[in-house]
Amino acid sequence: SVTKRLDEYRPYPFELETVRLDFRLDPKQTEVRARMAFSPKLPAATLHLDGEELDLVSISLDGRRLLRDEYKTSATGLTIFAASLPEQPFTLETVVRIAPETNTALEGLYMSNGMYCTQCEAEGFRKITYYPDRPDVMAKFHVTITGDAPVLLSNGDLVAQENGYAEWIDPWPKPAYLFALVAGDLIAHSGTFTTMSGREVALNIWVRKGDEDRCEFALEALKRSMQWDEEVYGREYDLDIFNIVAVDDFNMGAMENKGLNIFNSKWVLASPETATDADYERIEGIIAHEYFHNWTGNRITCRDWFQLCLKEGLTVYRDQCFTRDTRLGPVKRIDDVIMLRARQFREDRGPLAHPPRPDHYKEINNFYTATVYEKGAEIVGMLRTLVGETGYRQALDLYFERHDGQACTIEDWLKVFEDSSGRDLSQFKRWYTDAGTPVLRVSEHYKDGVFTLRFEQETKPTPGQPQKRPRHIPITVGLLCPDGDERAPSRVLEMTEAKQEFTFEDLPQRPVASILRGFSAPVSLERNIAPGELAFLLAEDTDPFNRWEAGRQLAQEALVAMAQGKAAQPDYAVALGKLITDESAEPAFRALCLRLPSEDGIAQSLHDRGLTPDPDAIHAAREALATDLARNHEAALAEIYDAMAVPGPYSPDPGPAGQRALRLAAAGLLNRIDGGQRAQALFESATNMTESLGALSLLVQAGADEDALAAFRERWKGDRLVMDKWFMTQLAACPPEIAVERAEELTEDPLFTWKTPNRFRALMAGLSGNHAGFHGKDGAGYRFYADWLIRLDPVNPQVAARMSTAFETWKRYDAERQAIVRNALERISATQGLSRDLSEMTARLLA
Ligand code: B3K
Ligand code: ZN
Repeated sequence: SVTKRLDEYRPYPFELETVRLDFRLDPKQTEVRARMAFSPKLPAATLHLDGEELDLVSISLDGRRLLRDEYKTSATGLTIFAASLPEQPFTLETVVRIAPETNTALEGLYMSNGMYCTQCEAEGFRKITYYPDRPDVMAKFHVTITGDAPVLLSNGDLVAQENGYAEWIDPWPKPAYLFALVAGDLIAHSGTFTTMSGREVALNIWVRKGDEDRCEFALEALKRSMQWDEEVYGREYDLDIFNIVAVDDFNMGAMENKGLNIFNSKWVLASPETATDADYERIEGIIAHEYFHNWTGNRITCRDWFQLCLKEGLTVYRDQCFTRDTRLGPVKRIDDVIMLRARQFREDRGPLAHPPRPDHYKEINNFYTATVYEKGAEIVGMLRTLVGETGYRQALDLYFERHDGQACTIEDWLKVFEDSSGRDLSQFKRWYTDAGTPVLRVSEHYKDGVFTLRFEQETKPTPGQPQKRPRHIPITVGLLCPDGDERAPSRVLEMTEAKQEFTFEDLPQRPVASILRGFSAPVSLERNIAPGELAFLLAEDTDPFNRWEAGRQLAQEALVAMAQGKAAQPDYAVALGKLITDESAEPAFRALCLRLPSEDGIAQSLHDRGLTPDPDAIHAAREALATDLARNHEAALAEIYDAMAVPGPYSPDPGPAGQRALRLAAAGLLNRIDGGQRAQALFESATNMTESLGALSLLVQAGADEDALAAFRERWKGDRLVMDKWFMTQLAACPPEIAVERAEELTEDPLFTWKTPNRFRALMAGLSGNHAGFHGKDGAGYRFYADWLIRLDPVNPQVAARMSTAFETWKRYDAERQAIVRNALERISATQGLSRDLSEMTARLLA
């Protein structure tokens, strides 16, 4: 299959002003009539429309049926020869048939529980009708739907409706990927929002009967998002109605279709009994994210899919800031960095590394990655650090003013920052075009009142990019006196050279430097620092991120030593003891400090030091450190456990959620020495899903889970969202030696409906999240996982390809493991009829 390249971009040779779509819904044979008004922009151009798996019934131009020799169809589209096209504007009308019922790939028009729905991003619209399916073709859509369903939805405003018929007009030009249609027996949980200019917007969350009591939180989150975008970015919603639909079968989290967001039910529905604190926070974040796309994505979209991070990086950045503002800012920043390191740094170090703006791909769906999303967001954050608060707002105002209604590029985006701030961002642009995480080495020198920081940056080669150029890195630094006082306000150092030093003068004493505050750049900081200094930063740093970071580093050092069979320094345990009893620190913050680095992260750390990680040794080290901490701090932890109980009715607010997090973190450590007694009691008394699932996970970890798992299953077998948690938790948390066998057993469970993406992901991500289990020496984990990818691929290639990223770290491990993985990947790649999605992934993984 063909590689698409950024430098091969050509504008579409026709203008498409309006499109009229008439749907006659039928599970086996839906008819789609499309009328498109084209104006030629170039003389004598052929007209190409994308189309896949369509059954063409008729095609006519300005009312005249086209003859068989005036056009041709292929597996990828329809071409009308230039000779058959007038030089003037013309209308093309096609009728096609499609079969939503057999669409298991969940791209285009498909069915979920008897309901029709669509997913068009990135290139799914071409499975609905012949069309220029590219984001730079923006048209006004007018849609009619005829179908046997009480609720018929599409984008824009509802202009007519009767039994089995609805008509929608979207006044805003949009690319086809933002088209959506939903039809089914749904009920709405409704509300209204009055915009800053006083318009009233009708808000609806559409769900299946039985789910209507789980929508209130999402509705309120939507209102908060609308308000925030007005206050912080001056952006008002632009239609009279905003619909959200919850769908059970969905390939990803949610989709920002204009005025009709479609969500995976998992990220809409919430009740205290069924959703955890983390779910609530995530739901709010995703509702905000999709809503924010209305301006960053929909009103201003991408010129081509190489520019994906233009909308995704910015929108992730916006949703992260929203959550920082509505919840606990520093805690959210730490959470985001944990995620970034776990997913994006991991991606950047392996065979799948790619720039935030890739310059070639085979299947664009494979590039909805942590690099495009999360690193894309970090880049926006760095821009803000460089131009400052006001500068950022000015740049964004200019972006909206200059580009509203356009399909843009990263160059357009950087240009608004250059024009509004007067800065040259040409070197900064490398963050978008170059892959890999820079390693930033720093050394400190103090002499005669002058403190010097010497930095060196280096980025390792990544696939296709052997040579790396120095990046423009904003490094936020603060200096602390030995008594903990700030010497001076934080300063942003701008590093642009491969090696560069910065000095601080008039310092009577050697200060303790707090470097990369707030994680001001997505780099890997290497600093030779004494454990005592880290302990000091953990206790005294005024920057909460670096405070946490100091603790994490101590833990990481201890674990890396222990995983090599060396004794750990006692510093971490001692320093942590001070922190956990520090009641001036937020419970949520303390909970984060008690969370040990992940086994995957330790494996990465060992690999970074040129060592081969041994998954069993890593697991044992982490268990041993947890047990140590529990023994060392038993009394304090027990006190926390009791003190952090949250009385009264459940609230997902950050305060009580933080208390529960700290309580569970304490229970998690104590679980190693109390015989699972707290976990058992908590499991029996839990009144919300956070505690119930938290306790279940601890029982699983302790191997005392048989009754609890059965009871949980019995209680929740009718609830698809909770059952996903049941599948996932018991694999992620169980002792590694039983993980694969348990995964095999679970695939036999009648509730393992593997064609449903959520269920498939729950089981497979549960297993791959069990580091030592998945990477077991005998290779059973690898083989099991590969078998299931092969099985899923013909049914749902997008999900299969996405899940293949579990293999992206395979080259870290020893030769025996590598041989088994290579074999598994080769077996996948040799499979007859393998999808473009999964073949591209296996080829990159094997390269
Ligand atoms: N834009 C969608 C993701 C589409 C994924 C296509 N494979 C959701 C989001 O980022 O908001
Ligand atoms: Zn997005």
